[in-house]
Amino acid sequence: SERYNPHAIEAKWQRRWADSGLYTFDPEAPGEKFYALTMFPYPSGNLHIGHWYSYCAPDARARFLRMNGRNVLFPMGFDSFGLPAENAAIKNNVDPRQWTYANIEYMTGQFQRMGTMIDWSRKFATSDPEYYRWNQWFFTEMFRRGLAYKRDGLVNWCPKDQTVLANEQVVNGHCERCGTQVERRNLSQWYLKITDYADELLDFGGTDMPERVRAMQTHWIGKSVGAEVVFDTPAGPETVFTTRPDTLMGATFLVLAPEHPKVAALTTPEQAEAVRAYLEVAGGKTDVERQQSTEKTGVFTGSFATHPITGHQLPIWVADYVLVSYGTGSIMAVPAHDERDFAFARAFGLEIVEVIRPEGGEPMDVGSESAYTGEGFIVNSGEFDGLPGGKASIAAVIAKLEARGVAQAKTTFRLRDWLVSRQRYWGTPIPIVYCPEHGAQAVPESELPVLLPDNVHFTPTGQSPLKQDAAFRRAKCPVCGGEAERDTDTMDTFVDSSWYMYRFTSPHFDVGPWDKAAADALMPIDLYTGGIEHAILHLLYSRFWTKVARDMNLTEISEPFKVLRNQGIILGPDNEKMSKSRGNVIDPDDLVREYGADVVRTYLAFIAPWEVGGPWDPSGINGPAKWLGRVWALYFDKVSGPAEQVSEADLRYAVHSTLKKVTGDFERLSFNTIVAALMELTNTLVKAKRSEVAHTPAWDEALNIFNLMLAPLVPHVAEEIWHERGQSASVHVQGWPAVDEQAAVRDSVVIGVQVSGKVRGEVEISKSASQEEAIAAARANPDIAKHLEGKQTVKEVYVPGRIINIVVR
Ligand code: ANZ
Repeated sequence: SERYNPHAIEAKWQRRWADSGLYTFDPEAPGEKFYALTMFPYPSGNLHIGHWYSYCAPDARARFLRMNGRNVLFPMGFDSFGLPAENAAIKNNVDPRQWTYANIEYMTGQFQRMGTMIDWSRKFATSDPEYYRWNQWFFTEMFRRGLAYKRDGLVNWCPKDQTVLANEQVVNGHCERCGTQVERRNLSQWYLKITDYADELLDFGGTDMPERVRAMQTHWIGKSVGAEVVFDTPAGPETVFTTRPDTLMGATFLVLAPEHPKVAALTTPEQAEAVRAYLEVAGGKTDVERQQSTEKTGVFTGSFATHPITGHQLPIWVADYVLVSYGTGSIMAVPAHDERDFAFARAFGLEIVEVIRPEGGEPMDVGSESAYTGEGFIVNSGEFDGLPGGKASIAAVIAKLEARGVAQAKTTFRLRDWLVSRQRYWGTPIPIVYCPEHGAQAVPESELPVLLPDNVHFTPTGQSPLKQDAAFRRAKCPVCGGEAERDTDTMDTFVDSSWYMYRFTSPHFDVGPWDKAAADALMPIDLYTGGIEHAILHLLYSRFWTKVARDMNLTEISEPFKVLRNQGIILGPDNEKMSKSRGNVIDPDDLVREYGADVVRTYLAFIAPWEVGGPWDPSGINGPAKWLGRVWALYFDKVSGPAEQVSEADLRYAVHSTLKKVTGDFERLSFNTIVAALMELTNTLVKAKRSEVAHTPAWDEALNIFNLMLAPLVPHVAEEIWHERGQSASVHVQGWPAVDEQAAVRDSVVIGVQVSGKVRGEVEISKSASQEEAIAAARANPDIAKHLEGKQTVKEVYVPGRIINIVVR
């Protein structure tokens, strides 16, 4: 027999699997459908070990489900538009298209060498015109429905990438992609109206996502229920948003964000210089810096607002703790009951009026050190006095204020519309033309795709590169046929990934983004896996996209993922997140060359609980390598070593209890424990091979079941063994073995034996043993027998499965 040599078998099976179409999904095949998808990669050059970590376990799970009779779709493609292609192209002086497609080619090969069951006949890249054509189609449909619109406004600008960013792409004030501090610019940009779906996106009813993801999305959407209250000012009525209208009588001043449009009109000549100086300082700070600062800064405008109920004159201030992008960009400050207002009032000597008092509490002390932000009950508020504060009476308070015409119930969201235009080259051209006569017009469907031209000079300048392409810009107005000008921005690449899961259901469909019948049959995704870093961006956008598609009658479902699970991350050997820039990347190709794909797959399953992840330990791979060597020897080597005693019941117990555990662990996505259980079973099998049991049918059964259990995890080794054992069909189309429940539980129990109430030893007896059998077994045990010698038995007690007590004197 030969030693385990992965190189002799892996390429061979990969070729045969591909040639026989083993992994081609057939929608007509029997079995309930199961759509398994792992977030597709960006074609950055090569798959690193972190990619392998995210793809191998779901591949094993998909294989397991297939063996369990499910008709499994497990496709893969490439998220191929985006900045890295341009950056790499600039650096290496190659065309971004060539760079991208060469990488796709290489990475597809890596996926194949990993031994995945991906159906490659469904592969596509989002930079394929056949794909991005439908991005454009969606955009024009949304434009017609008022869901895509263009407007002026303050936007996030990344000075390094030289493009605008969506709010979701700004993390703590920095560009999500390159980490550069983001600036604010006033620009006219395209938006998708995700806010229309804000409320629906808060309902996670049809989707099973980890609590953490739901919490992050809920926070991001940030629903606040409250009221808008109107104050008269010298520059006209000013509306503020508050979640605590019950505190209205405690409002002692107003605060405007530095960027608020009324600031100039409200600034009196005496205050002009102070306000100008303040705006200059505040303008240099990001929202995050403003919110994190504990020191309250601000400036008086010189003007006053009229309190809508008391008619009191309230000073109007400008301060950067009020954000222009939230609510109305202005607030009524209630220092007695809001910490930020309290700190501000203290810093500038402004009035503090208590209007909420804790149940059973004393009136607020003038020297109080902090605001009371609880609900309590209302005081110093005339007709509202005595009502409970907070949520309990918000509706009642709003009703009264509404009746007086000074407030209106209002729900606010933190979520903003999705800014989708980008001033970069390598993306989907926005399918809009501008006619001097008819304004912005959607490109008609018959003219799609608007192809992304080649040979564009795309070094970032802050201008859209397509602007420099005169031929591209020239267009006809679809209304009058006159000269028009094309939009030169491209779409955010998160558009591409918002609906790609539907495309896999009919990847070559060319009369719509997808074939509705195919999508209806396969969507939603039964198990979607990927990293937690997409919790808000991709996962929120694709939920939004599904709801829009539903409203366009393209799908019946409202949620794209039935179940979402996040894998952990594999850290570099230095316990840092693996990345090229840190220089701690482990190259899977080297490992595959040294150990073979099956060993790498096993090691990645074994290295950590899948959803947790952990550090890469280079020496750890020897364990799985040795294990597969033993598995190989078990099947192919001659018996050697000393004889062993393994009973048939022991062998069947080992096999079936392992099968039961492995089956459950696959359902639970607990891959590391599967490997551990298979390793343990290997020990028993190695022993059994040297015992008499190896000549019984139980041995054949054991080898067969073990072979099948190996298939999802180590597909090449399992296939080779399967064929060497005389089978002709692939192991990967076999049914998953059934657990013999009887064999899977051990019939015997070990129980303690007492002599006159003192534990003297243990016996192993059958669970179904009678009292006589149990006592007899106890008496036969030499440890017990010596305590019985020469004594007279008074009583014999057997509590089945628990204890034996022989009372003597
Ligand atoms: C008066 C008040 C009294 C408030 C009180 C709170 C407590 P969430 O829950 O996050 O929606 N606010 C409104 N617009 C703001 C802006 N643009 N920048 C900063 N703060 C703003 O918070 C809503 C509350 O945050 C609003 O309710 C307002 O302060 C403040 F005892 O109004 B409140």
